[in-house]
Amino acid sequence: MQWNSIQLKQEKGVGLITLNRPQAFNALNSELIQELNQALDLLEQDNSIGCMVITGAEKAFAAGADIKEMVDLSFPEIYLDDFFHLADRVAQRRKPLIAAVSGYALGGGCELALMCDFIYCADNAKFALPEVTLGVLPGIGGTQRLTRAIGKAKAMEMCLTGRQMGAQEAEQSGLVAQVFAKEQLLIESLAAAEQIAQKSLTSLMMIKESINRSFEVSLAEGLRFERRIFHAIFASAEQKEGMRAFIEKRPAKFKPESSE
Ligand code: DAK
Repeated sequence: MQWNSIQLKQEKGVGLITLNRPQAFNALNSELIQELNQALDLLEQDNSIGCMVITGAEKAFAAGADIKEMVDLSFPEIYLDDFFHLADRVAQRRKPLIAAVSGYALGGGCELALMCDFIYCADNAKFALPEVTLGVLPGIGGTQRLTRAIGKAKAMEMCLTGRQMGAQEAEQSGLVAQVFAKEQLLIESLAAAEQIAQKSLTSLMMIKESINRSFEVSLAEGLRFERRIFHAIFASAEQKEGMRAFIEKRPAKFKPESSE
């Protein structure tokens, strides 16, 4: 497959997608979003892949939606086409997805990172939702996901002022899981992804589904859901393998059941 605005690599059970529009700080245009979803489709269908990483360049993860592509759109065009529904599909992915953010993650770039399961960032990372300075508002989940990630006070402040948040504050606020020196970011992100990819895909996907469920339902419903899928995982060969491996004092060997 030929890619124009991204690069795709698969190694050691990990799919690495690199956003690749250096001329525009990886601004998300329709081609990039389409290619990103095509690549994620391929990785999700590939049983050898257990974890995916989305990264950008050292200076910019992504500087937001492509303003030059959007500026003259009319309401019917943006409403009928709704091409950003494709961006939202990133959040519906079932396999674990890590955002490795270096440099700017602005507007739609920050929202893309927020759609991933967790964010690792470099010490030069800058997060912002600056849509207010363009006379619009975040529209790919920013007001919702940022608020859930860092709470109302900081989310309101960031969205209303458009200010940038640096890496240390992002870690203290719970926006990112860990901060690394920029030379280490990809190494550490791939190491975590490889570690995840060696686990049982069934349990990974169930954990992801269960944590995400906690944002949608009451605690009692979330606990009920977790308990039911905990029961269900006893139907998997991976549960038997994981527990037998512990008893036999050997590393577990997981393999997707569909590929057996
Ligand atoms: N779009 C298009 N081009 C961009 C861009 C962007 N978001 N960001 C940077 N570029 C381009 C610049 O225009 C420039 O191109 P040339 O002039 O060389 O042709 C090149 O990248 C380098 O940028 P600068 O010359 O500005 O470089 P600086 O180092 O001075 O500044 C910067 C870097 C990243 C701080 C600055 O470029 C910047 O502030 N960029 C804009 C950031 C921004 O406002 N992002 C939010 C975009 S709005 C929707 C829902 C949501 C959205 C859209 C639709 N629907 C539901 C339909 C989302 C909206 C957004 O994300």
